[in-house]
Parts: sequence; structure tokens; C-alpha cells
Amino acid sequence: MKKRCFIALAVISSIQFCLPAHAQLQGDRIATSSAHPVAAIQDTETKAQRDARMLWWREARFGMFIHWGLYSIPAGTWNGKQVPSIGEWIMNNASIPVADYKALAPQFNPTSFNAHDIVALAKAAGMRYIVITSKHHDGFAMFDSKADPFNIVAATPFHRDPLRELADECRKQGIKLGFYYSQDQDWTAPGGAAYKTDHHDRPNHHWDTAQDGDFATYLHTKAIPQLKELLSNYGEFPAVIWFDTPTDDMTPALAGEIVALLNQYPKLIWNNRLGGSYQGDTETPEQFIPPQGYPGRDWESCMTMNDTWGYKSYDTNFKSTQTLLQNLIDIASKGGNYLLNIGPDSKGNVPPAEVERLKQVGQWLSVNGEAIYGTSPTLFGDEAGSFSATEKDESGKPKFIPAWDWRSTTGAHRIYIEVFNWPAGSLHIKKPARAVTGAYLLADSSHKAIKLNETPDGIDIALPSKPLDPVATVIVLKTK
Ligand code: FHN
Repeated sequence: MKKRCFIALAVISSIQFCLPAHAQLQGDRIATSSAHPVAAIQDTETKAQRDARMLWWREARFGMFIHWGLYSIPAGTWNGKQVPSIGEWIMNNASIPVADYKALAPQFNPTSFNAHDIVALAKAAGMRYIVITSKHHDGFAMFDSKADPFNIVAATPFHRDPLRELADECRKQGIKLGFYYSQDQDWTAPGGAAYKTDHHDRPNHHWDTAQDGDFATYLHTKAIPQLKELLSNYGEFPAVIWFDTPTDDMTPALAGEIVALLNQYPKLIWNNRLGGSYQGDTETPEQFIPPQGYPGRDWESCMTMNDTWGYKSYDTNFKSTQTLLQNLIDIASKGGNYLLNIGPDSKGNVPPAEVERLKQVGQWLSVNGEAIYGTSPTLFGDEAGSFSATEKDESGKPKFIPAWDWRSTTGAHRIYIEVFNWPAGSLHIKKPARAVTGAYLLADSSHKAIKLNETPDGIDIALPSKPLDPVATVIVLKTK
């Protein structure tokens, strides 16, 4: 039986991949710890080249993840039964035979899909990039693919390519577009990997003989040809390729073939989930915010708004706007990006609860975005919380206990303090590493000065009795 490194959980809260140790900066080169059969751009570029390539992404801080595909038709229910866990895994979790799943394609006609509106929604939310599932683990391509007919143009009555429409709109509305691509798992292509959480004893974890085949053949006949299409058919996009769920089928040699292709696109950013020991550009914590970020690495927390990525008609467990906003600020204060998911339904509509929350986050950013975009991590550090002396987390390490009073981000001549828990009278901070010359509230358009009182161990910032925003009011400290 084949042992796979990929660990998927029914409700995925965290995930482990077969990854090497972190990359190290060596002189002006960034070297990874293992020798790759094909050197990736990250193995050979200088720090200055890396900084230039990552610049827009680092400044962006906030992106939209879109999980959309055939799984939005069953929307969490199969044969009259609600299938537990995340919606886009329904084929796997309900062991749906390949032919039955493929029969969804002729029913897929998302006539309400409107690329303009989705891109406008991302912009209204203050998001600076979009990453959409071009092919998820079910193997269905949401784009015009000559490499495989199981796609939205050839196999559905819709006959349109949403990726092309999104690319055109992103270009028009000035926002970046990336493509998620499930390079390893493919449950409808013979030979594609299939991780099955409930059948550990079955070879290849397949549940239908139609899935049997050779992984390398799948890679050569479907995944790599489709990646070529994605990389060459959409103009300057994709700005990002977002790989997912590598298994140990993806040997360094096979992954190297993909890397040789990626290397032809020197501006491209790709994540740490290709497999074959390649580290890519970004760490991708899923459904959590790392207590201290990933010092020295670019990173992006991806999260759902409810408990599923792909649309489920009955999942209404939406996070509050307050939580979403605090997550964004928390992530920015640790130097990361927030990739927040939407799951359109089978007609292409974005659930109203998602639209509402995104617009509210956008309203806050339209006033306070200066404290988020292009900022650097906090100069303080203790405000995010501390590790418990007694409690342990799931991996047996000291548990991180977050604090939710305030966070801080850093600009060239500014320190921003985003206050969640408005104190009475004043906020005390320890002495920052820079000389502070004045202060005001970002949401106060007159920038009226607020009083600062130096104390032996720091600064007391005098505050009005009420916050200017119920979730987060930003204090700006002017610095030299
Ligand atoms: O299995 C997928 C899951 O469906 C979803 O796409 C998430 C998004 O990061 N990635 C995988 C689990 O890690």
C-alpha cells in the first residue's frame, strides 16, 4: 500500500505537507535546504530580484479566494442526504462514482455569473488580488481546456470561460488574478491522486476503478498540459499559481518538470504546495493565523467565511465582520496576507452573507487602508498574546493564547495602532523603537493632534471617550 504524506482532515483546520526546512538567506541568494533536480527561480534569484518579484503581493495584504465548480450543484447534499465536511470534497466524502459525478457537468449553467460584479466586489472589499479554482480535486476545469474535455466550455451548456472573463475584468479594474490548480489530486482522471480519509487500507485510496491509472501519465497528459494552457492563454495572468495537497506521488523529478514550466514565467508567484520538496514563494497556513507569522518567509493565511470553501446550501455559520476584520489586522501586524474565500452557488451568485461582510470590511479599509496596505509587521510584538506556561496545543507545544486589545503595523514614518478594545482615558504602550513626534486618529479627517505623555516605561496616548469605529480605531504615531 502506498503511504501518502498529505494529511487531509474532514473539517480541515490545519494541514501538513512534505516540506523541507525553511529557506535560508545565504549572502544575497536565497538557498533552499535540498538540491532540486530542476532549480526553481527561488533557488537562483538574488534577494533584490525576489523583493522586486514579490513587491505587489507584499503590498496587497488582502485577496479573494474563490472556490467554484461542479460541487456547487449538490451544494452539500447527495441522494437526499447531507454530506458532512467541506462542500468541494463531496465526491470524495460520498464516494460518488466518476460517471455519476461527471453527469453533473450537463446540468451546470451558471448564467448569473458576472465577472464584472465579482471583481467589483473584491475591489469594494479592499482586496488587491483574486485566486480562483481553475481545477479542484474533482478534476473539472473551470476554463477552456483543449487538453481535457471535462471542462466548463466543452462539457456544459454554459460554454463560457469564466477565467477569461475574470482576466479581462481584472485587467480593466486594475487587480491581479491568480489560478488555484489541484496538480496532484484528481478524482476523475485515471491516475490522479485521491486521498481518502475513511479508506486508509485501500490501495491508492480510490473508490472507483475508473480512477485507476498511472500518476505520471496523468501528470503528462492532463495536469502539465493544463498548466501550460493556464500559463499561456490569459495574457499577463496568472500572477499567482496556487497549488494544493501534494502527495508523495509528486516526486522531486515530476515536480521538477512543473518547475521547468513555471521558470518560463519570471514574474509568477507560486505557493509551497507543489510537492517534491519545492518550497515555492509563500507559506500557506490554512484556517489559522500563526502566532508570530513566518519571520523571513512570505505567507498568506487562507480562510473560509463559514465552514466550507465550495458552496453548501445549508452552511450559514458565517464569521462576523468583526472577526474577519480583526483577522486581517492581526495577519497584517505579523507581516502576512489574508486570502479570504467566497463560494458562489451553481448559478454563479455570491451568497449575500458573504457580499455583506466583504462590503463592511471594505468600508473600514476605505478609511483605514493606510494602516494595512504596504505596511511592515509590528515593532512591539507582545500585544498579539503569549504562550501558555501550562497549556499545550494539539502538537504538544505551549499553547498560544491570543490577546485582542490591539495590534500594530508599521509604515515608513508612521506606527499604526489598531485598537479593538477601547480603553477608558488612555492607552499605554511601551517605548517604541523610534522617536514619536505626534499622534492623531486615522479616521479623523482633520488629523487633530492627540496628547502623548511619556512615562518611565513608555507612552500614554490620551484618547477620546468613544472609539471612531466599533471594531478597530487606528491611532497614528508620527515617527522620525
Ligand atoms: O483540500 C483542499 C480544500 O478543498 C481547499 O481547497 C483548501 C484551500 O486551501 N485546500 C485543501 C486543503 O488543504
